[in-house]
Amino acid sequence: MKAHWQGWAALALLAALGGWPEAGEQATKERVVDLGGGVKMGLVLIPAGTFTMGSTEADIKAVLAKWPDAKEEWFADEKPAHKVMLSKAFHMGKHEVTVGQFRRFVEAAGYKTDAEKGTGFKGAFVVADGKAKLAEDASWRNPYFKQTDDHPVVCVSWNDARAFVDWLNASDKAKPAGSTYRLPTEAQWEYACRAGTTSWYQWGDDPDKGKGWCNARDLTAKKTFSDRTVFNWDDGFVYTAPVGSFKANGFGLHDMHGNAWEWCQDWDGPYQGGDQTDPSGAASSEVRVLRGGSWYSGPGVLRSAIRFWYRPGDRVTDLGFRVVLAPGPR
Ligand SMILES: [Ca+2]
Ligand SMILES: [Ca+2]
Repeated sequence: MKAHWQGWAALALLAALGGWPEAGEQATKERVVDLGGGVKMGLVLIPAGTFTMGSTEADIKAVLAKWPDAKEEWFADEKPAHKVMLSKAFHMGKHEVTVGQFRRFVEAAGYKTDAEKGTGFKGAFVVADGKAKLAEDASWRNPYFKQTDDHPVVCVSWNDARAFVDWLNASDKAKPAGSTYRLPTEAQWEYACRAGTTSWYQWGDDPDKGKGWCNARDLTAKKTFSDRTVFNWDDGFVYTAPVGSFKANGFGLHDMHGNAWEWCQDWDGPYQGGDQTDPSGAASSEVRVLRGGSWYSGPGVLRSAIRFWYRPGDRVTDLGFRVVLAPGPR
């Protein structure tokens, strides 16, 4: 299973840029949202455009040649590569939602997360002493490693992420008319991650050239997770890093590769072949899509095309989210 590749076998068992905003829409390249209490959140404009989503047969062949221990089935859901048009520009969080931003929401809305309520099970999945386990006292407040307010929030479920988005919609009085905060569709996410690139990563196909681009399972992490395939460079972080510590991609987005996995809006399902406009994923499923890999992900998983999934109530120590502000209803 691909889960094994990620290192979460036990958990998964549980489980050509173009176009600019339309007339009337504010062509604000960067938006700063005031969340109150001195807390702000930055979003950048992602232009409308087309891209190739997923991986070609040749991509998958090259991945298997690079990592001979990997199994073809782990990457089967990246195919077929297909052309996607995103017909409308949208804004996307420049960073993953941070601990400080999430705390602002929790305090303003009086919200309790699934981990804290014990929805389905108590706590969250964490990594302790180099091993994955369910910890009943884990939550976004205690992911079993140290975080400051500028680290990405983790151990939040898809439901928790949606509650944050609901709160944003209700509380951002400066939001443009007709636009809505939401989680990114999987297509928006991959388009934004690639930012015009067609390679495995934003920096090309060579994992060894990724230093400075992201926080992943690197030589720093190898000291703690000695049994895993790691990137051949040091990023200085075993667990999460403050958001924006590494290079921005062509759209000005940070940490699309690594740091925390990011929940998407879509239900998970196989890709349909053929050209598509504004796809929104499977009609239904048991699991929601997450993208981008994390501090716990090695080179095969960190690629722009990788797809992963959890149930909407699951919460995991390397999984957070970012938001989009897009034209139309939620
Ligand atoms: Ca790292
Ligand atoms: Ca990320």
